[in-house]
Amino acid sequence: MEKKTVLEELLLKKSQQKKKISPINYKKRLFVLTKANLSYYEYNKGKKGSKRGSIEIEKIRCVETVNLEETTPPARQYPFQVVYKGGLLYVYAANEESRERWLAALHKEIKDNSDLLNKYHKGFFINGKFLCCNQTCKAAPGCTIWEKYVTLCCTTESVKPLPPGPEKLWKHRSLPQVLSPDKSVLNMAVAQCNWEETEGNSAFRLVRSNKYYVLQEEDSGWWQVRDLEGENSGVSEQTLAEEQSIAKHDWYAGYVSRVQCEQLLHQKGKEGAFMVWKSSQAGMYIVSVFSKLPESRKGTVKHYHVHKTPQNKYYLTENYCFGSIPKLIHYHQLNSAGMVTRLRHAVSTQVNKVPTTASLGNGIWELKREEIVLMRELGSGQFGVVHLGKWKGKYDVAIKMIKEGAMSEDKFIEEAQTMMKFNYPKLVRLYGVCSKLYPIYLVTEYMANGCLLSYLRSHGKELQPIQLLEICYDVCDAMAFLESCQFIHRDLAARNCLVDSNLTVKVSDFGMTRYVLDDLYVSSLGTKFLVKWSAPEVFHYAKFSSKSDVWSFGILMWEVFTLGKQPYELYDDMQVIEKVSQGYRLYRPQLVSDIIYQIMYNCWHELPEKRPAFYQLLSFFEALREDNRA
Ligand code: 4IP
Ligand code: ZN
Repeated sequence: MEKKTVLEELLLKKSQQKKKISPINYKKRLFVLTKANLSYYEYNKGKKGSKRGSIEIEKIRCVETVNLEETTPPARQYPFQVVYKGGLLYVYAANEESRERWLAALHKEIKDNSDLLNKYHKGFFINGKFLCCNQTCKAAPGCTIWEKYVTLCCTTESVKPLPPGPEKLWKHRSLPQVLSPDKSVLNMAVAQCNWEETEGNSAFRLVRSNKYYVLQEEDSGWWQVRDLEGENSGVSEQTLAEEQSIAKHDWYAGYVSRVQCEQLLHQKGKEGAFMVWKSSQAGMYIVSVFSKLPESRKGTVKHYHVHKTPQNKYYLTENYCFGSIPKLIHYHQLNSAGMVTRLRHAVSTQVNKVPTTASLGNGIWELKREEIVLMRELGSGQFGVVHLGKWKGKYDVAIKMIKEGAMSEDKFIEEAQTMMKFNYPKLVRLYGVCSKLYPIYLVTEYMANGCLLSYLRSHGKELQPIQLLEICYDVCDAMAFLESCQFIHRDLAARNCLVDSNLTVKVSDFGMTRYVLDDLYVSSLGTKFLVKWSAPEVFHYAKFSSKSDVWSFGILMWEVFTLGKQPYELYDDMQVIEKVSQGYRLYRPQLVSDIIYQIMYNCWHELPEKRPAFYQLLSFFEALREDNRA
């Protein structure tokens, strides 16, 4: 069956130029596609001759058309490319139908391949570079989103086991490693320099600006870290923590995106409003300042990269060098020295958060009630009123006071320890509980900009589409992490996400519906049960899985792009059940491009196994994001 021919046709083939000195020529070859290979043969006087080459199907990573060169002879009007591990093949069909046929047949054969690309080159590689992006390496990462990818990776016939093995995950898509929830992982840190373990025969390497899990922080300044491929090693704290001296300044925002930064500075709207942030792309510090001078009345944000001299001095404009970033900022607070304006107003994104290095959680999840001061009411949730509070007199925390009878407390407390170990930047942290007295307190990370749904409704209009995409990315990132831990959220919706002071969105209340004692809320027959976010297998059979979370994620994306509209506005729950079961889906919101609607739509496949996994979605968002940056 492997040998059975799927498609066979005489096509024109460009020499692959595997060697620098290989000639450029075009040969007519008989192309034969089977389930295992794409091979090409000599063909003479109606006879198939000897085989000239072959590509294994499983090595193929992308098949797509190619943009025509400026002058193209009639015989080469319908080119397509086959990108595979180790090479790049250009083939020309005789007409559009033939090309379509080959693309469709090849897509069908490769759709289960594990390392399909999410980006490709739409131009030819000619004379040592790609016409589309001028990159000079034939294997250079693609420059254009491969739109077909999302449809391909999501229409898998077979049920893929979930989650995929850690190695596979990490190598091809930067994703959280599969962690069993009982392994305590404290935090993620970013390497500040390159470093290689020289002792023993370990090959552990820190790569500057890569992320590492911190497993254990020891007082000696020696940390246990794990890289994303699962290698553990001890490293000196300095290598990871040089950033701490800058982190204590209120003008330092850490990792934010350029758009987030601009949004924050515009919100402040004052001449000389500024912040310093770190670009996750370039691993560079950037000083951004808002100014109404000279050109625009509305104001613009200017970004200055912090440069470093070979002597490790920092500067923005070359004449003024400093030994550290805080010194440089201090100087520019007094002197504009080449900038549009001096740095006048620090825009702070810092809430005084419990440092991730504090041993608050460290096994002790019962917190002392007397160390917590309630400050003001933030709102109320499923379990009761939520307050802003101070822990130990200085750290901002959110405190959920559980109203009596609202929660099955014993069950929750059993699970709370596991949930506390979910220390991931896009998940709202659970710090601990005060469970010795009523009401029980649940102490979590404080998120200054409140619930995502309200944020969308009040600030949505100020957000650009790329920021909306960024919100979906954050949520997807958190969900891919939970998926890799085989943890099901069960109640993903915009109302259960929170917005941080720096506009990062984090997922909250994961798994919490399991402790709600209100039958109306939990049972799919109950009036408070949230049908509109539920997958069909959930409202029919209460069958939850990561794939039912994916359905909810699609609805959440829709909420984001409608700036907080109620899904299926005109229908009540019973009608939604009926409509959705008949195949009816939410319409495409105005702000949504075809490709993004395609993503949402895929999340609403009737069959759970045909919905994409979060890690696949994440890889797609990553590609879209890079594209927007470029
Ligand atoms: C050959 O040129 C043919 O075009 C080969 O194609 C091609 O191999 C060779 O490229 C190229 O040098 P000559 O016939 O003038 O020698 P085919 O095998 O179809 O005849 P591939 O298959 O690799 O394109 P290099 O890069 O393999 O040398
Ligand atoms: Zn390119």
